[in-house]
Amino acid sequence: FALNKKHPEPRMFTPHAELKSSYDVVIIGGGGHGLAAAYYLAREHGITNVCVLEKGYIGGGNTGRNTTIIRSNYLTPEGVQFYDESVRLWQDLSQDFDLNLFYANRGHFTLAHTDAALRTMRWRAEVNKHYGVASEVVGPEVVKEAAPMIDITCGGHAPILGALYHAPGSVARHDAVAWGYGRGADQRGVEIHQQTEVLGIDVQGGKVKGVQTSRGYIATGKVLCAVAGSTPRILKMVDIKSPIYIHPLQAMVSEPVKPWLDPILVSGSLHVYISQSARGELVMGASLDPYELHGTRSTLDFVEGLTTHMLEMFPFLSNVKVMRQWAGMADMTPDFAPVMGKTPVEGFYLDSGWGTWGFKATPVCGKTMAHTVATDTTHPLITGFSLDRFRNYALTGEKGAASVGH
Ligand code: FAD
Ligand code: PYC
Repeated sequence: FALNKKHPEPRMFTPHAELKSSYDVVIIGGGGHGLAAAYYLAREHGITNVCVLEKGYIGGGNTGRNTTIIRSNYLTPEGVQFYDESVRLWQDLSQDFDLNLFYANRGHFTLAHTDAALRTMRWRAEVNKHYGVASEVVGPEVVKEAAPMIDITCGGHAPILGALYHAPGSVARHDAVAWGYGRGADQRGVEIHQQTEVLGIDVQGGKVKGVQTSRGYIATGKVLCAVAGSTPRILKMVDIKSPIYIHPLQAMVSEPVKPWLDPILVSGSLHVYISQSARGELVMGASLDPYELHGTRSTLDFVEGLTTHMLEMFPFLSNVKVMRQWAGMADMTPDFAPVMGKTPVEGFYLDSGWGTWGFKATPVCGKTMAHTVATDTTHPLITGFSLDRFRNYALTGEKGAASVGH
């Protein structure tokens, strides 16, 4: 027996030893968004002379650090329609990729502990229903039925008065999303280059001409920037100002325990959210860290704060161990909506401002950005997210639908 040491097929994508001297499109960032855009550029627009440049490894940014909540129960018409299209795309992805993404439809409850919170839930429910998205305000008894282990009084401090129930709420395996889009793009001719950092962007006469990388210069007329927490650094290279600021967002998981929690629960007032993963870990998170930081340091303070509030909801968890914690860099915007589309620099396109909310949008971002780059025309679903809305005082206020309090 002779072991075949030359694996004839790459496991996920083909390694390329050399960069070419030019590409039709260069995508900066091998997270879900960059890889999805590459996939749809190739699949829907036949544009395959494309490279994705990733300074680390694919999915190693916020894509591999998030808590995978997928939902479309937003507040603005622009947001609801955009995320609803994403939820539709998620349904077919495992089949598209021939890869199990562990997409699990669990139902999503945003808990209301005050009358003011209930009012916002009603508002969201009405906007959602108007656009055909399943959301409704329910009483505490429905929450208790869906999650029987909950202390509905939250230790007596913050009794649950009701919730926004969103049946389509789901979770998925995050890194598989990057692999699926990466493999699909690779199979269609896109090159993925890991360990390749973009250091500069060559702009002449207001137009993109190329990018300087840690492995040499590449000529190109089109650059898509999809770097989440590194957006301000890339924008400096093209001299574009934006109101994007970076805060750490932390999360943690417990040791695996037997399945006991089906739905996803979010409490804005207690600043916590929780779901249980396919392998039994409790996936938990809180609000942003309250300081700007371009770094992925995680803190004991975070674990202490989160567990204190988690135990108010689920006192029986007091002996469960925390297994891992980590942080990502959230590219926040003043109105909690993304910044997408064309920019004042010809050939430079932006997919950013994804803060704490961009994983669920991965498929629709890929699709709409591929369209925008391929046709040099803003996709109709992203017109509400343009960079110039800040200059024009035309914000798309999504703060009331952000996952946890900020
Ligand atoms: P990333 O996955 O960060 O990819 C960007 C890539 O660009 C990185 O891999 C980085 O290495 C690379 N890069 C940066 N600079 C350069 C350069 N100069 N050259 C080359 N490459 C570069 N969203 C949800 O919808 N639901 C959630 O439940 C949720 N939970 C979250 C929990 C946490 C703890 C965090 C941190 C975020 C959460 N988010 C959530 C937000 C979500 O993770 C992000 O919005 C989304 O993953 C962004 O994807 P991306 O592909 O744009 O960015
Ligand atoms: O966007 O639903 C969300 C979310 C939950 C946790 C972080 N983001």
